[in-house]
Amino acid sequence: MNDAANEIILHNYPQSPVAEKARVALGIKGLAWRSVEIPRLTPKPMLTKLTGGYRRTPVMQIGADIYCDSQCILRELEHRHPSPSFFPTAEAGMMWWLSRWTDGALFDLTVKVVLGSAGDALPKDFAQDRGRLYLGENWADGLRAANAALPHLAAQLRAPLSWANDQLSDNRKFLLGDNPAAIDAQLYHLTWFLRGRWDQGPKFLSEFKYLERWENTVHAIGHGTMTDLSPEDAIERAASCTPCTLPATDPFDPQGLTPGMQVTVSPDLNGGEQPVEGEIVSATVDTISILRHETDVGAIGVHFPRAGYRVDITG
Ligand SMILES: N[C@@H](CCC(=O)N[C@@H](CS)C(=O)NCC(=O)O)C(=O)O
Repeated sequence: MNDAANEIILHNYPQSPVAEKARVALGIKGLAWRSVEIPRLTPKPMLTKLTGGYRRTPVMQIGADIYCDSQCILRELEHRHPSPSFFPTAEAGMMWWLSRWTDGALFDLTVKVVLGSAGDALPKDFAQDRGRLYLGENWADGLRAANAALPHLAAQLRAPLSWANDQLSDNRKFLLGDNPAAIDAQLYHLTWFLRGRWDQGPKFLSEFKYLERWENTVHAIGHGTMTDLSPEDAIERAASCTPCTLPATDPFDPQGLTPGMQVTVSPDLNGGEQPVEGEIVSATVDTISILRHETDVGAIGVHFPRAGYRVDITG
């Protein structure tokens, strides 16, 4: 494979906290990567041409392979670039479990605080898009409820942040010790979001002096070496490459997924999102890889995590 086929392309936009998680992860690994700036709101035709409909941020592309969701992105980065490891201690399993909470309940809480505190100041189209994505069909009620419950929501955030602060009080540099880990990026993107986008964020975080020091240390890691790429060039890259996943079957797969089956894959949430259709190439315990064909591009491999995603067999 030539260099271009291996180049990491991150489809993202500057304000996205989950993209910030991926950017810090790229920084931890000290990688060079290309950044395609995508719109903050749908439609995102240049992105969905590659993903087959998945619209969330970030998405990583390597050649004709598309990795959806930061969980899938971090796993693939660890696979392709194992050193330095995202798991510098012997607890990789426990760190993946913990990330299900940072990316799940803690992320939801953070989003409620940020959106709820903005109230009517949110632009209408943004409120509608993010409200539906994160708060369900009755998102307008959900936003009002979040606004009314801000002190309660802040209390829910405060306890876990105080535990992180206490853990950092022995002057360790990172959450697990001297070396940065995936969990640093997975927690940092939430404090970055709270600090930057909640008007009370800096005040709220100011009681946690060890956490603040850690935020500065994580910030100083940087994002690796980033250079811009146009969406047209990213699509052209996919067209000139071939998806790289090899067929794999897992005899213990609870859904009996095997290569060749037609499926749809979508986040296992009520976000009103479009499922992505394709043919299974590989279904393992933690990743589902499907193949799809896109007009003017050709074959594209699209990868999703199993944890947090729903796979429905369609044929
Ligand atoms: N579980 C996903 C969550 C991604 C997510 O919700 N990202 C937000 C941005 S921070 C998003 O997609 N917002 C809507 C958008 O960008 O269109 C992941 O870890 O990548």
